[in-house]
Amino acid sequence: MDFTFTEEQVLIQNMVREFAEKEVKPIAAEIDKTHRFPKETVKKMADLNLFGLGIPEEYGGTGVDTLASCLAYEEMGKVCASHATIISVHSMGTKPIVYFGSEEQKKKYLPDVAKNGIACFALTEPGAGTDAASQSSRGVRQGDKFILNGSKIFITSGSEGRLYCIFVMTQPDKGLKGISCFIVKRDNPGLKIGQLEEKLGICASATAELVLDNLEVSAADMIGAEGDGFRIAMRCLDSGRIGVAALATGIAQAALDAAVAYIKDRKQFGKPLAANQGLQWYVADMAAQIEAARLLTYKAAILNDQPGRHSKETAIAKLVAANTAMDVTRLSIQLHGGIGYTKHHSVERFLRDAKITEIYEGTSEVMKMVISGSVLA
Ligand code: COS
Repeated sequence: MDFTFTEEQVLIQNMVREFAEKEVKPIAAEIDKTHRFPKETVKKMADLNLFGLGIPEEYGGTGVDTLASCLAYEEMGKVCASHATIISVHSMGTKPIVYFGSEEQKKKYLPDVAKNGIACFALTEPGAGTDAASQSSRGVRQGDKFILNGSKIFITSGSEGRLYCIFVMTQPDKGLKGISCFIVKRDNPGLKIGQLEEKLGICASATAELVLDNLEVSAADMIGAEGDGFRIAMRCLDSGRIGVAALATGIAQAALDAAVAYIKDRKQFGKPLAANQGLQWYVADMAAQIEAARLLTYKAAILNDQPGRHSKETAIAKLVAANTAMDVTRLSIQLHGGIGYTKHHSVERFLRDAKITEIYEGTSEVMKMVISGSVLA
């Protein structure tokens, strides 16, 4: 097993690390506080081709592998989980087209979102969260068109998208085999942006409701065949969940780094906090958990580019990385003491941001369903 990164992977890791430190860090606390979508840095991320991650070069993307994309999400996650979410969930939003789109759909739709962002993945509904198959949104065929009606919730960057991959039920009698996926452009008059959510964490990522109001879409914009939607969604989530694992690892690393700097500096009883063995053991546990999360994430990323289904490895990576992000951010606040509970330090934001990694793109309980389903099969 070779643990060396390629030149390209190192280049992307360094580029995002530098960008995040220079451009994102100075605004991270402000956008968290004001819940402001950071249009200025999103434009800069587009200039750096970060919306091209996960899209092949021939369609305007970077053509880099999943591991390189994960290094980017991890670096961004160290500084601002909202920014990391914006690029990683965008990448998942492009995946239905990248993995299942026709040549014509890829040529028509990918170059624009690779250059400018943002593609949205619209699956979740009020009644279809973990039970993603119980879609209430409907698509009814009318000649060479489908008319979509219904609503989607919790759509990452939902108010900021240029392109949406929307899942609806087109053959309700077929259950999960009756779900289909459509490409919808933002300027479609039937697509209405509903309420924006006020959230505990990732406050600068715009999480919106979408209303499908007699939305007309050409049958040519269906991805794959009618009824393929559930399988498409699950495959794309397998890829997206690795991005969440990567950014969760980044959050955890930042929380550990902050704690280490603090306990080396802070003196109580005449010595630095770091001189206490009880606290050293916390640091050891935090570092060990992060290393495990990182390696599982990199393994899942490498497998994602290989043939076959790797749902179990992806679910293990996301489960462990999300647990790690929660454990490490909690301990980081503990090591900071009172100051860690205030807005003077970023660690309270890290804890709030970490929480979503146990929920979005499949909860930790869903990860356990996927893992146990595979182990017990
Ligand atoms: N890749 C490709 N195909 C997949 C797949 C995957 N990862 N997972 C499932 N499928 C296919 C199966 O092969 C099966 O097809 P066949 O009947 O042709 O064999 C079909 O989909 C149904 O699979 P399964 O019975 O395993 O699905 P379940 O209904 O049991 O799935 C869970 C249950 C909970 C795993 C699923 O609904 C899920 O992941 N829910 C969470 C949704 C989610 O993450 N929401 C967040 C939205 S984005 S923020």
